Amino acid sequence: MIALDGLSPRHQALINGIESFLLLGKHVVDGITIALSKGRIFEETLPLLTAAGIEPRENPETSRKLIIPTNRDDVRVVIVRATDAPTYVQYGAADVGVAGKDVLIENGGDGLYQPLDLKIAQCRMMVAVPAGFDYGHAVRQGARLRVATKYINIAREHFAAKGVHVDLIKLYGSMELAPLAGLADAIVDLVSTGGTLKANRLVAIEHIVDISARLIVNQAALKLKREKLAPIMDAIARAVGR
Ligand code: PRT
Ligand code: MG
Repeated sequence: MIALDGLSPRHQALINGIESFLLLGKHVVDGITIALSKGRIFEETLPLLTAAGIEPRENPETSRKLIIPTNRDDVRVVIVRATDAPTYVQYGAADVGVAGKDVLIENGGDGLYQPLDLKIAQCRMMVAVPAGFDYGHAVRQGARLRVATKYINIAREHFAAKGVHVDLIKLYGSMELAPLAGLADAIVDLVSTGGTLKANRLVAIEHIVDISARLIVNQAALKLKREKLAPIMDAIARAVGR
């Protein structure tokens, strides 16, 4: 921090402002910004970052900060919604990030380099129905099923490939509630332990795709910041392989 004797508070504030602006500019040009979402992605990415010598200074679960410094002056983490990580990386607001394959398939990973399957946040995209609902029978009858999901594109493609007639209902969360509340006949959602389905008397009946989180990289950053990015990516790749 630049502090000069005899400056009025207003002038000191101005100097502080200019200094932060210059530091921000320096970070954008030289530094590495990593986009992560809170929760399982952050938790499961931590050991991979540690392997690359990067340690976030705060935990987003307890801190309200959205920009988290790390032990390296030139590396910072931005905390984003899981579905927003590809957008930050695509536009270069973050150089690298971590996103679930579900998010990448559903929203398209255009303009992103996806060099690594991190094998974390693993789960399966499934079709599930209430226990006792005869899905096979309904399909054979050519019934039009109402399916609630956050993953409209993935669901549309899945049912089209199977020749099943569906009306898709877009939800933003708690898909499991939809059949119970009478909103839908079936859901398309992620399943890991199966505990949530079980607790809501739903059964998974079709497997759509296996999901895990991927490292995503901005294509321009990969060229312009290669010297800094390559060692980080290599260390993460080695950690994943272990
Ligand atoms: O939660 P929020 O609305 O903020 O956003 P989000 O749900 O997109 O983020 P988050 O952190 O929950 O998930 C981030 C990524 O983790 C997803 O994009 C997936 O790639 C991955 N992932 C891995 C999962 C799960 N496992 C998972 N089990 N994402 C969600 N779930 C949910 C699922 O939707 C269901 O409600 O967990 C419930 C089922 O879990 P089990 O263990 O009961 O089967
Ligand atoms: Mg969630």
